Order: sequence, then structure tokens, then C-alpha cells
Amino acid sequence: MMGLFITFEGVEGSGKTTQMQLLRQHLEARGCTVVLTREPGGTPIAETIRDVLLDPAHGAMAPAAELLLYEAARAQHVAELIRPALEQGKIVLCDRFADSTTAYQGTARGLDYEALDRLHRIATNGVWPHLTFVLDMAPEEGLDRARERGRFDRMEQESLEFHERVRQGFLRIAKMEPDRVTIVNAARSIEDVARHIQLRLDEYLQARSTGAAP
Ligand code: Z5A
Repeated sequence: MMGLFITFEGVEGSGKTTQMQLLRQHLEARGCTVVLTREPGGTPIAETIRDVLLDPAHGAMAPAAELLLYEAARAQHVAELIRPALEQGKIVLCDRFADSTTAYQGTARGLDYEALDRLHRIATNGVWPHLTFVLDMAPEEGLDRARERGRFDRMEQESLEFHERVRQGFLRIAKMEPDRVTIVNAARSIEDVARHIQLRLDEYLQARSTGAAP
């Protein structure tokens, strides 16, 4: 697969969408073809699953049902959009991916990591991010930013303790996979965060050009 797959992770409101748009501009200015997408979602079927997952009326959703719906949306997204784009040599920037399932449904909800890993393998079928940026900040600050938009989805209604466990879940993944996952302090200005991301990407692309990175 010739393309480049970059994912953005972090607590709600940490600036993933903002940073993806800035990185797209940066890459397009260099002549790259960039696809921006998100999870859950990214294709019509996966967006329909997203509506079910995030509907605040669905407070009674069982954790296992939630997990399987996120993975179902991912399977469709990978098959229909991400894999074809990578095979065409494009750069795919994705707002959340399997690490979100590990952090939200694994670390925060307490579902079994081994079961999650098996489901990730089925849903992603070998498609895995080359680079991941975890935009790290205190969840209460991120939630404040997100709430300024005035909409509250089902996951946002979880307790602050839940979102703190999510944060710890992302930090755990970064510790386990330091080559792939970069922690970015997201409590800084938009420009500072963008600079950190661009520097890490340039470093990765340099390593890739010499065969030192996948
Ligand atoms: N979820 C899950 O449980 N399991 C899974 O497997 C997956 C997802 C894939 C998706 O929600 C929910 O699904 C999510 C995890 C769960 N729930 N939670 N909680 P979503 O897609 O609707 O929301 P989100 O992914 O959490 O992102 P967001 O709310 O859209 O936020 P963001 O993209 O990270 O931030 P933003 O939109 O770029 O910025 C938010 C605001 O802050 C905006 O007004 C910006 O202008 C401002 N901003 C951005 N950066 C800065 C800085 N540096 N300083 C000041 N202000 C800033």
C-alpha cells in the first residue's frame, strides 16, 4: 500500500478537526492529494451507524453493542474509503480510529483488551495508521471547548471520570507504541500545536524516504 495513513486521537474538543484541516493545507501546498475523514463515519453506511451511536436518546445502549457498532462502522469505512484511497497513493487524515475504541471501550468502559484487538483485526483487515497524533489535554478543558458549539452527543454525557480514563487510555497506547504514536500537548495555541505536528510528520517522511520507517 503506497499511501500514508495518519490518525488524530484525543479527548473530546482537543482540536483534532482543527489540526487536520491545517495539516491538509500544509500537505496540499506540497502537492499531495489528501483525503479527510472521520470515525465513526466517513461513508454513508458508517455515518448511519454514527447517528445510532451518538444519539443522546440511546442512553440504554449496552457496552458490547456500542463496541460492535464502532467496529462495524470501521469495517465499512476501511473497505469502502480508507483502503482504496491508500492504494491510490493518497494521504488519509482520519479523525479517530481504532485507538479510540481501545481508549473509550477498553480503558474507560473496561471491556477486554484482547477481545478488542481481535475485533480491530477483523474491522481493519491489515490497514493500520503509519502515524498517530494524540492531542492531549485535561478532559474538562476539551469538553468546555466542545460544548461551546452547543450540541451534546451521547458520549459527551459521560462523567468527567470517564473522560479522564479515556485520556489515560490514549497515554497508555502512546507508551506502548512510541514509534507510531506522538503525544502533542493540545492545551497550547492552535499554531503551536500545528507546528509540533508538522515537525513530527516531516521527521517521519524523512525516515520513510530512507527506508527507516514503514
Ligand atoms: N468514540 C468511541 O467511543 N469509540 C470509537 O471507536 C470512536 C469514537 C471512533 C465521536 O464524537 C465520539 O465517539 C467521541 C468518541 C467516541 N466521543 N466523545 N467524547 P465526535 O466525532 O462528534 O467528537 P470528537 O471526535 O470528540 O471531536 P470534536 O468534539 O469534534 O472535537 P475536536 O475535533 O477534537 O476539536 P475541534 O472541533 O477541532 O475543536 C473544538 C473547539 O475548540 C473549536 O471551537 C475550535 O475552534 C477550538 N480549538 C481547537 N484548538 C484550539 C486551541 N489550540 N486553543 C483554543 N481553542 C481551540
